[in-house]
Amino acid sequence: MLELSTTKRIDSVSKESFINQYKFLQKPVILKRLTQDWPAHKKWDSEYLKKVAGENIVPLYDSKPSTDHKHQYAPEAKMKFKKYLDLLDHGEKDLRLFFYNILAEAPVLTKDFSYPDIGLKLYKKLPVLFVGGKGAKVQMHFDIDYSDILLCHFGGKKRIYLFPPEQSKYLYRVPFSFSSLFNIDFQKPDFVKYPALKYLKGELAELNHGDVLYIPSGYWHYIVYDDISFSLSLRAFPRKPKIFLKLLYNIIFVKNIDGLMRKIIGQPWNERNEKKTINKTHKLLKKNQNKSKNYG
Ligand SMILES: O=C(O)CCC(=O)C(=O)O
Repeated sequence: MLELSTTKRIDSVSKESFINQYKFLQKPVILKRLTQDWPAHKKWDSEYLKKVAGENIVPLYDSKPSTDHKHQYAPEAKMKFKKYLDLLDHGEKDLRLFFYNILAEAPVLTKDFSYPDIGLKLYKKLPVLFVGGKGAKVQMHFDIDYSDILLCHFGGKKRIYLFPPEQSKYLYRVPFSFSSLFNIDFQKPDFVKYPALKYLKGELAELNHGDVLYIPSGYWHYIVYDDISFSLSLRAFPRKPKIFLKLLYNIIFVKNIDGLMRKIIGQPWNERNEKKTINKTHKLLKKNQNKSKNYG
């Protein structure tokens, strides 16, 4: 099993305490009552979303890796939101709505929440929605834009495995991506095939209706939906110039190079990256083990 502590849950927090105890230290926390006065707290469920945005065509993603010439961010299907929600109500396990821009696509929903004043400069043009059904999973990744995130959660339970950026060396990051190897099951890790996972130290955050999870910049997260749920993410972009440059580099260079190479080379490009991931991670692991042997 992975070494995981439980993410701290608190009822409320002042702006000053949030900045000092969580934002400054880049420490995740669950805020239990931040959304309790929002209309979304009462309203957001399948029926309501069908009513207000059911006619929208939504892109949907599944939990399989993109292979061959398919872009890693290409959707698996597109359909009316109400049809997708019907599928979830009837037990759909895999398809997810991911990073759906509410302001651009379903602005009526912006009336249902506000931007909490807790010490994050939240960017008001990019409130995004995530939806999934019981059993859906989101592969281990960190956000390309290095934002500080407030993940505001409604509906059934969802579990989030969290790892700080310093643990990247154990997470089998695939080159030209922001994700771990697709095949790794973080719920039942295979320590023989992926020995670096034994060294991971992280947290498990269990989100229930109304909870808000603070995910600090660059944190890795792997998500398991235990029931149908709807999460709104509010984000604060990095303000340090060095991190902001990394954001631009990721968006302009890394993402496009991968897309282009998949288009031109296809599957051999993906396989090359997977092999490189394993080799690089295991080489580094061996180096660290030798270092500690020499000091030990
Ligand atoms: O909750 C989800 O489905 C995904 C959330 C996520 O990955 C994110 O906020 O970056």
